[in-house]
Amino acid sequence: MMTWRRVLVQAAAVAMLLGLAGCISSKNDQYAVPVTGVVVTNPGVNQNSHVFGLSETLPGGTQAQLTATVSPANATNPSVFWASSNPSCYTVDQTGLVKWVQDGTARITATTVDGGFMDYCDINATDNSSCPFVFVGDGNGGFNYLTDLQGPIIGMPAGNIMCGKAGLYTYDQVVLDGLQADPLGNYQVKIREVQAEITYLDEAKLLAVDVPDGYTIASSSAEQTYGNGYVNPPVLYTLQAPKPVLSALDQDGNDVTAQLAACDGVPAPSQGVAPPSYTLDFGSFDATHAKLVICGWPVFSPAITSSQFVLPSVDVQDGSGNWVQAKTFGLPAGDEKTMVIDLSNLFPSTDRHVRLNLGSRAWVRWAVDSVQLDDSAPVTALVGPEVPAAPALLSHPGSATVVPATLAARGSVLDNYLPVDPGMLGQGWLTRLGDVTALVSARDDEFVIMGSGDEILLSFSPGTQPPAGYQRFLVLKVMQYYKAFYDDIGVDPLPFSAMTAYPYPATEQYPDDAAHQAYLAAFNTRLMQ
Ligand SMILES: [Ca+2]
Repeated sequence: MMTWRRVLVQAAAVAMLLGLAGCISSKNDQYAVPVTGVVVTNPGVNQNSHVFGLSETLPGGTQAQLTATVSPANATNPSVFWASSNPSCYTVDQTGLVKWVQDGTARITATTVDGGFMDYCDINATDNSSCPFVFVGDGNGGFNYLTDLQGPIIGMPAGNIMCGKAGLYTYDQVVLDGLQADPLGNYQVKIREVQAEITYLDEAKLLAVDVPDGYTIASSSAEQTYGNGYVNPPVLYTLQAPKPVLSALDQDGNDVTAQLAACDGVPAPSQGVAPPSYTLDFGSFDATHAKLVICGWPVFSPAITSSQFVLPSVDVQDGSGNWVQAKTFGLPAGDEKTMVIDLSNLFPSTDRHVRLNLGSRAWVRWAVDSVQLDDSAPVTALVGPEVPAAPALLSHPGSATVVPATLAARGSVLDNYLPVDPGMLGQGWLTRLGDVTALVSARDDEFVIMGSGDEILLSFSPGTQPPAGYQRFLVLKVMQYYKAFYDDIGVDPLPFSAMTAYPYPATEQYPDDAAHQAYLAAFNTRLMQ
């Protein structure tokens, strides 16, 4: 799904009973009731966990109130001294109030004045892209990072724009650019969960989509409208040689043609206080089937202070030269995506200029890498039967290096394997490792439940070739939920397709028929705690 800011605070599970050398020293015997320890917590969430998803407890995501509990409760001098290891990123005052300055990491310590006992929280805020990551096989045993998967986010704090949209849940279609068959004709795709979240992967299939030579395809599910309160059914668009922009000016009249000409990871500048707009000239084109093809990605950061919620939109000119809104749409979802904005018959005059307004939302800004115009009429694509994975194998090889996106450069994920940060793990029963083919063959509320560091390797054998005169594109169809760690890090309650919200009301429950009970007992036997 979309990029979500990660704000994790990891507190020591057990107070570190270390006396500090240096500036703090004392003698326990100078107090009638000496201090014996201290524990730092973030009141309000996950008292029993070492993981704290803080964003909902931070007004605007920029501060958190930590508490130091000194023992015994009747200690004569319960005073503590608070300190931040990196005040350029997070400051802390002597009440334990932590304030964000900029993204980064810091250890916040509380040290007792009497005895020098210390406990801490580690804060690690980065703009990691969320959702599992998709890697495509290169045909020679290697894999290349493609993008991230979309799907409904669950477990969001109440009041969040993404919360409570269960009825909109749908599946994702990812065009697998770069996927190559191995020498045996098999295609391999990896889905890696390396975030602080839990993935519930219900279905993963391959679609072979054959279109006439000269055409390509793009998926509408790159456009994320979930938070806007609607989700359009997934559509695959056919495109035929989209036109690059001939001239592009930003809101200040700066020429951004070069930056918007190609989807090359170099976006138009988007760092100003106000969200940008770009006025685009594609020359003449037929408006009957006009579509904007936009390549871009969002960035989530408290540094983006726009608070007004304005949807991205496209304006066109009426017969009097006035700009009128033709359409609103969503943000590109997650990592870089190619979005198609259908402008068919939305031009009220012969003028063909287009103005792209990026809209605004607190914490979110998106970067536009390229904008093209496609005016081709849709052609019939030959969509083959859905190919199930055979096999699908679940493993736990570890985490990966995630390079967060910025407004100036696309992010990326390396296909490396690193130790899993314990702070990224949740709690509950995950799916056991090994063959999980049966679980991803259908949307049936029987999931592969993946935690951080897990990977699923999908092998597909379409078994056919495109007919003469056609070119084949491969599309991954996925239905999954993912739970980002805000105020809930548990596997349970399990989501299910018929739920009306998450968490769901007491009148609803995960299916408890024999088949689902058997699934739970047979597959979800790997305890994470
Ligand atoms: Ca399933």
